[in-house]
This record gives sequence, structure tokens and C-alpha cells, in this order.
Amino acid sequence: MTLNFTRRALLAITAAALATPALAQDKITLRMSTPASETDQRAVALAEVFAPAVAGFATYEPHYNASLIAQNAELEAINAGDLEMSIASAQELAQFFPEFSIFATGYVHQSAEHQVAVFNDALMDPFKKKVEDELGVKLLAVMYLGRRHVNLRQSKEELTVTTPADLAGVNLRMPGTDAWQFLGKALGANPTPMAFTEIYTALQTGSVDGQDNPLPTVVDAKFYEVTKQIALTSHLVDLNYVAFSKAVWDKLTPEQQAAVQKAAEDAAESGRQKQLAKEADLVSFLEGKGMAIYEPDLKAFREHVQAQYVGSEFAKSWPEGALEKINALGN
Ligand code: KDO
Repeated sequence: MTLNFTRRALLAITAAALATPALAQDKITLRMSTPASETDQRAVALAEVFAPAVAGFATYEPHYNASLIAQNAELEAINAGDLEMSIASAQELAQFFPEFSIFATGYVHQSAEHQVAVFNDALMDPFKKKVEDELGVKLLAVMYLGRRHVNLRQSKEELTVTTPADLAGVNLRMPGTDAWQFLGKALGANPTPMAFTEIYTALQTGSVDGQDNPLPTVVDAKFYEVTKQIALTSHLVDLNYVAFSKAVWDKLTPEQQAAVQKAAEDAAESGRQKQLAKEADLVSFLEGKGMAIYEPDLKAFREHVQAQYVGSEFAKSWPEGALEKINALGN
């Protein structure tokens, strides 16, 4: 936690330094960096919905496949003034603010609608304020990434995943932050930290046994070419946030701020509906590619994963009553 505090203190100083008074209103450039590809629905939504909506005063400049900023370094880049937007994750934010791990906990969010209800609820206000005040990042909207499942190189015949015990010894790639590694362990696997852009080769060469991402990502990143099965664990109904530079936000007029806010919400909704539609019909597409797709013992997975979080360092960081409020918004 000490490291986090030092890092947070430094970032807060940088954010304050960047918050210079409003300058003359030239057309601003909004550099956005994501590990996602150009065809990922979140990237498509920002390019096709957000960009045109702000084109009157801002030039949207997307950078895909982590080509400008490495995955998990985007928030600090925004803080430093080297980036204006990203598709951030609760797991990244949990590195600075451990309490964000509540939104990255297995089997908490129940659906895309639940994510929206939580993001728009007053319980989110202190979370959002902390990110603005200490990181210089404004969380404009919640994006639906999808239901994460366990995707393995091994055939179902070689390894059938029924309960977490079946993942013992499985080298499961998870993204590189502590919250992600914790989730990988909670599933019963041996998590390996790795950037998104390295997954395909790692699966192809066998340096990992599997990865966990939603079905649209398995298709978009062509993981189906180098894996043979998906156990539909739905262990995390995953989300991202449209992250925006607070220093840039503060230089906008109220009308421009309202336009940016609406554009982000409209893009998030567009991407959400497209991602949900994709999830609905990708099982048959992937079975057509020869993959075995099946449901494990979800009760066993849910109970095992949730038991790992109870009493964990992450759970101790959650605001009193927050989990109860989140659960109440989902039922
Ligand atoms: C991943 O690295 O598995 C992950 O799904 C984590 C998400 O938070 C997000 O960064 C995502 O990658 C990228 O947007 C690529 O889809």
C-alpha cells in the first residue's frame, strides 16, 4: 500500500500541475490508446459514435493494439499529459485505489445493465472523485467488455473443466495487475501475468495453457485459431471505463463538456448493444471453428471464487456497505 500511496501522491502532484487555466479554444487532439484492435466493439464505438460527436472542437486520434502506450500504462500517461483518453479497467485503477477491486471481483456484476446501474449510482461518486482528484482522470462512462470465460489450448477430452479443482496446475494467462492475478488464483489456476498483445503467440507456442476473455474478444483476437475449448465460467461480467484527461476536461467550455459526456455515454451504449449481440451468437460461430464450448458447474465456481475474496486484502479495502449496494442494484 505504501508504494501505491507514493505513486498516488506523485500522480496527484502531476495532475495539479497539468490543470492550467483555460487556454484559447483551439481544436484539441484527443489521443486514445488501447490494447484492443480497431475492430473491437469498444474501439468501433469510440471511433464511430464518440469521434463525430465532438468533431466540432476536438480531433479524436485512436491508437490500437497498445501501439502508443503499453497496456496498463495508460492512466499514468493521461496523468502525465502524454495521452488524453483510454479504455481503462477497474483492475488498473485498483493499483492506485485498492477499493476499485470491488468492480473486478468475480461473480459480483451480474449483467451489462447491472454495470450501468452501479456506475450511475451515488455509490460511485467517491470512487470517481478520487480518480479525478488524485489521478487527474475523469471516468465518463462504463463500457461492456463481456462475460469472461476460461479458454484453453487443451481439448475437452484432454481436460474437462467442471469445478475449480480441474484448473489446478493450469497455466492461465491473466492481465498483469494484482487484482487480475488474484482472480486467476480464485478460479483455481496458476495465473501468469502477460500483456494482451502477447496472448496469441503464447497460446500458439504453448507457453501458457489458456487465457480468459469474453467470446467477442476470442473472435476479434482470433484466439480460436490456437485454442480448442471454452468453459463458460462467466467468472467476471467485465467492464471498462471511458477515461478522459481531467486537465483537458477543465479547459473545455460547459457546452463542450456536455458534448463530451454525452458522446462517451452514447458510444458506451452503442458498444454495449453490439457486444451483447455478438455474445449471443458467437457460441455457434466458435463451434463451427471446431471449438468445444460447454458450461461447467457454475455453482461450484461461484462459491469457490467468492470464498477466496471473503477476508482478502481486496475485500478489506471496500467501502462499508458498498458490496451490499452493488448486489441490491443487480437483483
Ligand atoms: C485483457 O488483457 O485480457 C483485457 O481483456 C483486460 C481488459 O481490461 C482490457 O484491457 C482488454 O484486455 C483490452 O481492451 C483488449 O481487449
